[in-house]
Amino acid sequence: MKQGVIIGFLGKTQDRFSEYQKPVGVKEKLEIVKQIEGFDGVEIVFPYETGDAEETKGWMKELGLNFAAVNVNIKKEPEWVPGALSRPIKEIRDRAVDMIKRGKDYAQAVGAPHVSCCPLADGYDVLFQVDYSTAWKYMIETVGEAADYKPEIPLFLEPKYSETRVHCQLDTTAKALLLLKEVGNPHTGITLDMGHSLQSQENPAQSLVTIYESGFDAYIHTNDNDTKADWDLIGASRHLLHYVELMFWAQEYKYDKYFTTDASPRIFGMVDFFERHSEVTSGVYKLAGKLDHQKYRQLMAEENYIELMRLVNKEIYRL
Ligand SMILES: [Mn+2]
Repeated sequence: MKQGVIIGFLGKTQDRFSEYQKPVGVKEKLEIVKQIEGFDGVEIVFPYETGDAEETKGWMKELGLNFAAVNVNIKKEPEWVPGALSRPIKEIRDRAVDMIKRGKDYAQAVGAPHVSCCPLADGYDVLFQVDYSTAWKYMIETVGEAADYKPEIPLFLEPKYSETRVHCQLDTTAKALLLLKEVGNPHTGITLDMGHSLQSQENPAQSLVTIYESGFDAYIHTNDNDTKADWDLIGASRHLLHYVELMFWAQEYKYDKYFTTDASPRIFGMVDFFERHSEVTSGVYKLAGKLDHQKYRQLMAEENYIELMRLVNKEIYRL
């Protein structure tokens, strides 16, 4: 397995109340990735961290790092704060689609395998705010247009229930899959963020399987939370068994992309925080790999739930 990190978390972050860590340039962020045991993948935020493609590519090569994905941000520009892909004003939607296209150009220029986009601003805060009918149609249209451009760089969509809007358009894995089915472009996928999935009251492992069984590709973001908000906590700090089950099914489907860390150190020491995350993620992956997958699936086929529970107690909890 291979692990990476969204490098936006390696500098200053902020929430409504506080600022955390120090502001750091992109080259320094890459140098921090290099220091973290177990990480060599980078998810970079377009266009705010990407700069000159050749220069960034040079730094990556020098440090022996690889691109996990390019994360296209379509929520930061002032005009997109209330939404981007689903807005009634065509020019606003067009500029958001163009941003994704330029993200694909950048991904191609640096050799990144795909782009991922989490349309967090698309949604609503109160009832009787947006026209659900046009919002959904525009989402299909805009995502379709972005997906059609340079299909050799696939577009992954990342659903999330809440934040920055109170209720996001793509609020579940199932909703994102429905959108991709409507779009009908095979060069698309879902970014399954463990914490987003938990916040949507899903079981991340089941969501991963549903993505694959629906015929789409999957890309995994790792973190944890309390299911009420997307806290971006260190992996397995709240949901160990969910983490093991996610890894079990990722292995069943021969997942070979990066496990990209979407976690925020906030009050914790930067490098130590990510090393603990890397350690628990690779440890859980190894643990899932030691389980006799065939036996577990056989027991499921036989509906031998008690024996499965016994195995979980013995082999995962080690009781
Ligand atoms: Mn994520």
